[in-house]
Amino acid sequence: MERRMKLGDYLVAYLKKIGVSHLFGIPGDLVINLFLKFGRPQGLKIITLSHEPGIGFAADGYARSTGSIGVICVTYGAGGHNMVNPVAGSFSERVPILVISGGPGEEERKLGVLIHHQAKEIESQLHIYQEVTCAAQIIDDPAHAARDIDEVIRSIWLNQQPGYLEIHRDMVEREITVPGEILSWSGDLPYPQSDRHKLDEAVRETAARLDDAQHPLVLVGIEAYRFKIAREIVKLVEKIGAPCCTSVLAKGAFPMNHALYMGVYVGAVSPPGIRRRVERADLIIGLGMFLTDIEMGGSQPPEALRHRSIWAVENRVNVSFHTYTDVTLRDFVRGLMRARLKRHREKIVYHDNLSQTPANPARRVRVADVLREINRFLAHEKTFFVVAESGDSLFGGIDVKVGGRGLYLAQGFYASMGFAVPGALGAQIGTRLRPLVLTGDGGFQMTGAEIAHAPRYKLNPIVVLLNNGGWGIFRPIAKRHDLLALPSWHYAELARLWGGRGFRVATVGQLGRALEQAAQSADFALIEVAIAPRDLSPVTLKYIRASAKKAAITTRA
Ligand SMILES: Cc1ncc(C[n+]2csc(CCOP(=O)(O)OP(=O)(O)O)c2C)c(N)n1
Ligand SMILES: [Mg+2]
Repeated sequence: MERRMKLGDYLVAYLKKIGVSHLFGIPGDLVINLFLKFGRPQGLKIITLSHEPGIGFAADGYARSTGSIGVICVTYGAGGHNMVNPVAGSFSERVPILVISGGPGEEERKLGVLIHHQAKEIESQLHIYQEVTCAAQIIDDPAHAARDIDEVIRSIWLNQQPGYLEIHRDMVEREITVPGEILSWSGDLPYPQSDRHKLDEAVRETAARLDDAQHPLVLVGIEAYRFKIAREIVKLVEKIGAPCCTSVLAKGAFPMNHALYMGVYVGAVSPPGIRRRVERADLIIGLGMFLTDIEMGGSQPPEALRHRSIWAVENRVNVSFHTYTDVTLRDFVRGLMRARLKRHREKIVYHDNLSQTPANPARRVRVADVLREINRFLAHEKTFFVVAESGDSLFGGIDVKVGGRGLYLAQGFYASMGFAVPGALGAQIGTRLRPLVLTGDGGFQMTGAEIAHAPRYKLNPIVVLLNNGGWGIFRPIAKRHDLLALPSWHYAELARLWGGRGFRVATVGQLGRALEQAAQSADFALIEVAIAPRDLSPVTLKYIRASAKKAAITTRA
């Protein structure tokens, strides 16, 4: 980085200074100069896919799995607007993403004609992105450009949410001055800071309540993972000696094989052992967890969560009915680690929603068998991580147990279909671990063709595709099944044509063998599993039953 630089060169140098190594993008004429700058030999590794949503989910998967900022470059209008859905998902699930868009230059804007890719106003795209980012700016003033870029990127890190930079094409070569403090800065981005006094008191009060409690329980939420405090939370849970569950969105934030891990809490539709233990708790410590309808299993939060809890989330700690503002999760966890805490002892059992009866290998495979077979496979394959797609696979994935680092990715709240395959590609680029993707046919038909890029980047996910011929999750509640049908692609054959291995299985034994063969292959693999149209995962079935009961109560009332 130098005192006088071209704006485009400054942006590349800034990203390298903060440790960015990859950029995900698709070019267009309004961004091509900047895009090519990123791709220079001393620049970043460029990852291109076929469609912007694929790029957005790949960058999100990269950021989720590595904890670093996922950088995206798109063209203005057609590209930028195509990217909105993945970025909205990153926003609501707190994934740090930087979107860089090109745009028309000043002279062409003055011509008085509409410019290609324009929707309403030139600023319309900025306004759209203001809704799904924590900071969004058009960089149009060379005097402030260096600081404006710095401000957006710092905000991404402080909030762990996407930010947006629009750089019109005539700005890329403009000379700017880089302020001294950015030149001499180490490149370390700061986390939010706590108020010392409030922090100390929040920790004191929590320690006192833990002292009084007989049956405390810890719920770990997604902020634990995003704010890189998950490992210290493991130590804290060990220090307290209390059982621990993760939320749906935070599955993977606590090691699934840990002796104090009970499983995933999904409110009313949790495994009965988890639901009872949460309801029996006289103190719940929520670490980085958002209360959402999915996390509560579609029901009201139980009394223990509402009245006997301490919640640390969004830079606040709520103790019963009062709030300490300006206390970050990182500082709160570290404060509790330093405090004297009563040690509890409890024998904990891991719970899922699967019966453990081994299936006859010759039997036609059901969704629950797929989950059991995946668990059997993952128990001895330690270098895999799992990505679950929205649809029945999202709820099915709750019962998947990943060993090793236990990396598990799913859009557990925003739940956009199309995330899993490109998300897995981005995450393998970031971690070099091998992905196992669990997806429905509908989710795969949205973005699954991006797997054709896997050989270019030496990526080799194993995709387990539950083919039930449509949007199966809605069948129990819809009379018109024809409205939910999808054409059945020749998935296994497509996988072979795209350079991978393809399998089509119908029995439990065939699935087990296909997984083993896929694992031995260096290429990506797709295992199409023929699923009966009405078959669904255990958690989805519980959800549907719970909603039907609720609907019946409402009708009667
Ligand atoms: C982008 C997007 N569009 C629509 C939906 C609504 N939706 C949720 S699940 C689902 C059907 C899923 O079908 P499939 O992937 O085949 O999974 P299945 O439930 O059949 O296993 C749909 C359309 C969504 N979540 N995301
Ligand atoms: Mg389906």
